[in-house]
Amino acid sequence: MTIGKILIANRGEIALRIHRAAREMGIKTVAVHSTADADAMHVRLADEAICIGPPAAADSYLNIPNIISAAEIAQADAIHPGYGFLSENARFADIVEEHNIIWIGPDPEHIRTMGDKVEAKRTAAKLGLPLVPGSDGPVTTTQEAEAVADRIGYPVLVKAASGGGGRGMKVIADAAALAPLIAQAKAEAKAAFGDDTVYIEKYLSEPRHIEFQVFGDGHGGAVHLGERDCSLQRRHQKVLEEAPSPALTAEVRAAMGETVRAAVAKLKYRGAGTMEFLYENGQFYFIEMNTRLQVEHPVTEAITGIDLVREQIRVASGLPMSVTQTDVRFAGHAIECRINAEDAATFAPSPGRVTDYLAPGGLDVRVDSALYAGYRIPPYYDSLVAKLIVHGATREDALRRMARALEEYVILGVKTTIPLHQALMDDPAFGRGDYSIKWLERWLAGRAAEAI
Ligand code: MV4
Repeated sequence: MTIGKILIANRGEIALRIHRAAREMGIKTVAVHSTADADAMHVRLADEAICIGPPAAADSYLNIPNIISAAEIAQADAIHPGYGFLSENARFADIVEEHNIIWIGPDPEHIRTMGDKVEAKRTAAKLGLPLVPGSDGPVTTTQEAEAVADRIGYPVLVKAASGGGGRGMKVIADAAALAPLIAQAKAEAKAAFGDDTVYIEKYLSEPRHIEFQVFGDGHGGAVHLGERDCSLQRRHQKVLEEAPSPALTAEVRAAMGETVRAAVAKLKYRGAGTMEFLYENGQFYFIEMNTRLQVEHPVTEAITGIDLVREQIRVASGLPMSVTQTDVRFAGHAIECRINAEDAATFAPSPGRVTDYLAPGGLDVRVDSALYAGYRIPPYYDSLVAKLIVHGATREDALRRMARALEEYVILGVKTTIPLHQALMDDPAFGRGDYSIKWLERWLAGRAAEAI
């Protein structure tokens, strides 16, 4: 099945990213956009553009009938969902395939399995991945929850099966707090996800968030492309990612990489995926698998030289991956700063007109952004407006290069988080790579206190 035309069911920098890979492969692109995005860069660059609805994402970028209609009108051979929006919607993937359109993503059944966090853990266990100690499946009664908590020890964490990304989690400190918090977690999960299934895990207090990039051909061929350290987060939103993790040695990476590679091969997984782990005291604990291309994929591209979107398109077309594990070489260090149109101190969104724009350049500097001078950032969507990715021979080189590139970056007319990243580059603890998932929020609180 050769793909001649791809409909890109997304917006912003990721729509551009997909367009660029398609273009380089000689594939035509179709942009879809809301009325708020008529002047967006992804619309300007694509070969064709189709309006799919009003500004609210529910009526446009999440509007399945309109997107399928656009694909049929444009006679697109394939749909790439990007990240967010419909990218992990198994029903959408099914519908795409039912319309004889190639879904550039994993088997919808794999999306479905990994979308249910209890199923995902059960699958991970079968595949031989290490899990956080916890309940074997959902917990339904208080007695059951008590027995699990007694076995693994307090504090424990109750999580919603339909949650993920930190939604619907509660820490339970001791036995007295257990019954009411389980009840509360179930009620909140029911309200948020229409599913009151919850499960319990041992609460890890200061882990790092380390995720492995994986890629499969759908027939049992699979590679791992190393890890990304994504511990720097604020309210479950990643702020900066780097590869390799400052916490791992080459030996640990190779051993864990082989474990995840073998798991992905056994699954017969197709396309790009991410195995998320918590890492504490030298141990990995699987928590979730993401069945999509991720925002932070460029750091992996920087250290491996592999174009992940190109590989996605290849395997969706039925072609083999262009690399096997022995071809994969890890070189140097990469860092990505997520630049949001937000006040760097308060994180209040700052949409509006970009009056002046100049992106940094030079050796090993990559900017993934759909911004341009005169562009009006709409208030309806995620505030991520640019990703600045640098590569260097060592972590120190990459940090210095990032500081230099941030200094060059001009985005006027709206507030951005560039000053936050500049402050991070100057921080000694960050410089040492000495951080956990708790570090950034503490650091921000410390800065806020100092500013008073
Ligand atoms: C945890 C945890 C501690 N212990 N699980 C948050 C998002 C979701 N993917 C899983 N999350 C966590 N699960 C156990 N057993 C702490 C977190 C967590 C977290 C994880 C990764 C990155 C940032 C985080 C911030 C707060 C909590």
